[in-house]
Amino acid sequence: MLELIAGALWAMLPAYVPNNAAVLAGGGRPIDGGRTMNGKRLLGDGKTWRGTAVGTAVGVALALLLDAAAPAAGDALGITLPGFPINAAVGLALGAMLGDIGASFIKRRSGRERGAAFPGLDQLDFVVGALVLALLFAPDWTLETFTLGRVAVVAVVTPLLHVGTNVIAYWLGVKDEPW
Ligand code: CTP
Ligand code: MG
Ligand code: K
Repeated sequence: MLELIAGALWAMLPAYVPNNAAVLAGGGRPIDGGRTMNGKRLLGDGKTWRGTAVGTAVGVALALLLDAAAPAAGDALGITLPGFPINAAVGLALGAMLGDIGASFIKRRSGRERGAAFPGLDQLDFVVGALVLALLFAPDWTLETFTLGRVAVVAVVTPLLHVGTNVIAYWLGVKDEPW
């Protein structure tokens, strides 16, 4: 049980951190450059080049740190923890950011303004993006690492973690909405 839950969260950490790093680093030019589609912003001011670049870089850096720490951390817990080849690291981190950007595209098309909540999509967009891009960039690693059991753990635990971290970020005043 510990192996299943710890392994799932460990494998997903490089996808969890980019969105939070983007919140801290955000600002500057929006990716859509202000462009609109049917009168609505393509993505909106909440998706910036700087947030995306910093978020991705932080996620990749974390994956490489976890890769180096996996053997010792696994030994300490008496379990095996996954390492991260660079293609998997980039797939997870960039995929998380792209999933979040894709969700903003969907939100704008459905008439939701920047910052509006979209329950379900908000909590899982980055997980789906991360897994899809990891599958494209590192197919063997992804199939080996994200067993059905780990994916199930991620699907249950991620929304809880996401809600928790965003409420904390809101309390700390670094995020405008608690979602
Ligand atoms: N952010 C960013 N670039 C990204 C993602 C996030 O700069 N690719 C920053 C922005 O400052 C954004 C904040 O992180 O406002 C919070 O992210 P998020 O909740 O995803 O964006 P929202 O502002 O809520 O916009 P949206 O409705 O499009 O999700
Ligand atoms: Mg938001
Ligand atoms: K979001």
